[in-house]
Amino acid sequence: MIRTLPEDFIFGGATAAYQCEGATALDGKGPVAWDEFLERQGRFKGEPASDFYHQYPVDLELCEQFGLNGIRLSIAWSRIFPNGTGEVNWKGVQFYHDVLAEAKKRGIQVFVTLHHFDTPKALFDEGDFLNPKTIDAFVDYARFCFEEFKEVENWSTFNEIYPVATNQYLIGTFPPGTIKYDLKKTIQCLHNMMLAHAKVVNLFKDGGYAGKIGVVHSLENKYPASDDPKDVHAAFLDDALSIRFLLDATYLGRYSDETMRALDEISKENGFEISFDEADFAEMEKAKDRNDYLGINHYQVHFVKDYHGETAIHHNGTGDKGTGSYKVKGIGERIYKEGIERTDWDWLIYPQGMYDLMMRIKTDYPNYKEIYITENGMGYKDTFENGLIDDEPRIDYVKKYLSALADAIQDGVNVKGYFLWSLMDVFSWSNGYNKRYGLFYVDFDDQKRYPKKSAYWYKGLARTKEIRDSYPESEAYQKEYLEKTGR
Ligand code: BGP
Repeated sequence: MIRTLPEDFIFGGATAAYQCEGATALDGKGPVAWDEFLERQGRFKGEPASDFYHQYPVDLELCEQFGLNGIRLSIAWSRIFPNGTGEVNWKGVQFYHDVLAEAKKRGIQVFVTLHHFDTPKALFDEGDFLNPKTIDAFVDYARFCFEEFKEVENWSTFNEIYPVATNQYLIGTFPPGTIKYDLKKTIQCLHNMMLAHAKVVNLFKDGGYAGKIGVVHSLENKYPASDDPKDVHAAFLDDALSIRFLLDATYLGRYSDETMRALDEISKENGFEISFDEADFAEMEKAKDRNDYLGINHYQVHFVKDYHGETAIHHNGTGDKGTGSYKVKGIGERIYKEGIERTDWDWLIYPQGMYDLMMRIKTDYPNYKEIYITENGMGYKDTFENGLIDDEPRIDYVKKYLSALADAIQDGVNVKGYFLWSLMDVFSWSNGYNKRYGLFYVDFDDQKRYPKKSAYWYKGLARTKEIRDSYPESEAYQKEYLEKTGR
């Protein structure tokens, strides 16, 4: 059976400022914590990344040539406000006007994220979103953007609140890099960012700005490792913190009793208490029906097992398969499941998860309005031969996930578009440059772009809206292959 996606569907590509722009200190851009953090680590840095700051006309032209009708990008807060607040850097403002104009010229719809892991350093150093000052500064920055960038039709407040909180305070792979296994800070950060999101949504709606607004959540389903009730409970706890907490805040404007029960259990076992300010819920309650869409980043799922030992996490940031491990006291242990494929970075490939997630949102949060898959894709060690990149496993991955998505649409979920992560190869926060995701291969030495086999496939998909193994466009790749290799 050939599955079809809706006629008005967006077939997009996703990017994020720090991961593609480079120019980290150019034209008045202020620093972010990443600059120093990566320098200290000494493995790789965000410079020049994919040099989008200069190459954006090339990338947007490629978008058009390959039939993409959407791009997701983020504004670097510190390009606009180098210190997070105060003085505006007009060169930075102009850069985004230029990018938006170029996209418009090429008929590409733009989805703009206000914050994609890159709080200005001045605010980050004072506690990032653990400090209410950052929430106020974020609201001011959002107001400035709404007033200035009237050409933007789709805004997202945050990218992936859960990974921000966990990578900064639980796993320790994001700056500051000095904090680990701190669940209390993790939960406070989640809550404060959800409050900031609500404030910005209310500002947008009360201000009567044109366009749509939403948030991008990373949602990775949790399944029990076995039928053992203990494992079932572990999956419930992991899910409560990583999915339910955020969706409750977004769409219920409070945390449900079930979510709070899970949080109480987790905090008790880890020896701390949590409490939230009642006034925060008034703000969240006001925003809950004002989200125009939900952006979902979904790559993988987890199978969870009961675990009460000490927290111990190892992040596989090298692509050495089997090196990742994740055990959190009082929540659970995430295990590899027999028979389920995984990438070199230990991300489980489980397309059914996409379907299950969509159906769950439809049932549990019926006020969601619209969904965009704002990220999905496969990190892969692409091989580059004579300017050719045969990334068949990536095509296979996307095909399977899109098929599951098409099934969910068939079953009544309102999904309006899909943004492949990533448009071109970009810098990966904790993995550097050998974990590639792009439709377009980037030679990071000379910044040349080369369409991968998947780009030709995606072009056929965008044209026909039919999910097929190959299209005439795929044959164009084969032809080029023949010409270049004589094989
Ligand atoms: C998401 C982020 C992106 C991107 C992607 C791939 O969490 O929003 O910024 O990096 O994941 O992740 P990684 O680069 O770690 O493989």
